Amino acid sequence: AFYFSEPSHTFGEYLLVPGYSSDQCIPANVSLKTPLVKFKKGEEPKISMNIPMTSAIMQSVSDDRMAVALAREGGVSFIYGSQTIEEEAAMVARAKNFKSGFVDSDSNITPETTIAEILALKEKTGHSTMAVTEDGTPTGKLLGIVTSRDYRVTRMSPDTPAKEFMTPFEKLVYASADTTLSEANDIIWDNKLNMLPLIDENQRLRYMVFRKDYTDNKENELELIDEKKRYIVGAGINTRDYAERVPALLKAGADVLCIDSSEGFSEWQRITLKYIHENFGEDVKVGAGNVVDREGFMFLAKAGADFIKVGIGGGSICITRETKGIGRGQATALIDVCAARDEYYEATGIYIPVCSDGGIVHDYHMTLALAMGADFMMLGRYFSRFDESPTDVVKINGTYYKEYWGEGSNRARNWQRYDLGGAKKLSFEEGVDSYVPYAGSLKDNVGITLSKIRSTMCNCGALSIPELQEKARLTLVSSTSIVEGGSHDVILRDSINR
Ligand code: MZP
Repeated sequence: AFYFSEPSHTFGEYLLVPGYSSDQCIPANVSLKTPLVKFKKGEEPKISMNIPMTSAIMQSVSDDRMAVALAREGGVSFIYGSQTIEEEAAMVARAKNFKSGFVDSDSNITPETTIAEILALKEKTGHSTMAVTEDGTPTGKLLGIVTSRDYRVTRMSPDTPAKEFMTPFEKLVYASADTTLSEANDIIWDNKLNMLPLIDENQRLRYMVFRKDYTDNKENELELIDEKKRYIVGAGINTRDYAERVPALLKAGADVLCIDSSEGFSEWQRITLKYIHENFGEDVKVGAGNVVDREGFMFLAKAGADFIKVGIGGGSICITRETKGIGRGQATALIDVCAARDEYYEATGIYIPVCSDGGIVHDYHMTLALAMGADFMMLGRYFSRFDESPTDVVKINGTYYKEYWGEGSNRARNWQRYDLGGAKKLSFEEGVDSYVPYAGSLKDNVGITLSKIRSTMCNCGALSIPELQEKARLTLVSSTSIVEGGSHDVILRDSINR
């Protein structure tokens, strides 16, 4: 047997030591732009992201709604592949064709229709903004507009300053889901509002109903119908049905694919990459993984992977290390693979982005991952906590949670992810079914995380991810200094019952 000379470490065992920060080194000047797929020296990658975040290829994380929400913030979702080809392609198509629009004419919207009914319809049609007309047709009398929270300003009237739209919030009037449209209209008029915010039990703004005449002009109507924005959307594939799945996903508009597997240093991945590039062209971008060392990286690089994912056994819902005894501390795996990526770039002039997948617990772990050489992260638990993940919010003992389960759990039964060429079934579980604390909207949370990353980068004197990778100085910390890093030797006010 071969023994690695160093123990393998994970993010929680490292800290960044600050470097000199110039007066130019302010968070507003930091760029988080990063390549998603491989490129030749001196050329631009075909796909880049504005933030180094992708959402995990998981049933409980990445559907079309997540894909749109994350793409809006500058990242990319990989829609889960553990569903039928038709279902996955439909999700990709919905994310690509995401649009605002009118309710179908057979939907029978009347002034007595409740907001809850309209929202259900909105979910079904996939429309982000819905004009509600008396007879349900675009030419019918407009009763109101129902729109998702973060959509309200730009889509309604791009020429109007956001501030003007926000004015009604100074006087909050609540409506509930069983309010009918005509009641909503009365509330709007009685309170001299331009729009009516609908707020949930946590006082979070969920939807807006706009005053009828607010949009009652041709210009806005056209704006709502002509509106077309196409986001970058990724999709997961496996090493079994790629000959059918890949063309369906490409037809649906997927921009980038990724082989979803717990362990990628295998002939199955080489065959899959070869088939896709030979049959659908080199322009079809396919990530592969997961690997945890230099050999794994070199194998997938030579097999034609467009980006390579790192991480085995570190995912929050993963029990692979416990059940099979394989894996490697995420930080050590990442450092090793990134060194191989740089070696490969030096030798061939081809830069293959590395994705650190799984095991991010605190926001600062993302900065550490980037400093250690990752070009971007893939996150499951992080995104599963937000409104936009596909799972339900559940209330347990007065606290709100969202469901989050692993692809190797009995709930997901994604046997293809663990496939080693044998029987077509999940022989044993490698993941758990769990809850995570509900955290609100993706936009708010991602905003906070990014500001922490930018701030730490400034502490390290870096204004871009490559600069961070060059300048970062990392130190392993002892278990005693980890204790020192939290609040200690004080009694937290929150912990005392007053
Ligand atoms: P995390 O962000 O929740 O820590 O980890 C998410 C990652 O865990 C996924 O991107 C995937 O690589 C991995 N994963 C997904 N399901 C399982 C499982 O059931 C798993 N074991 O390990």
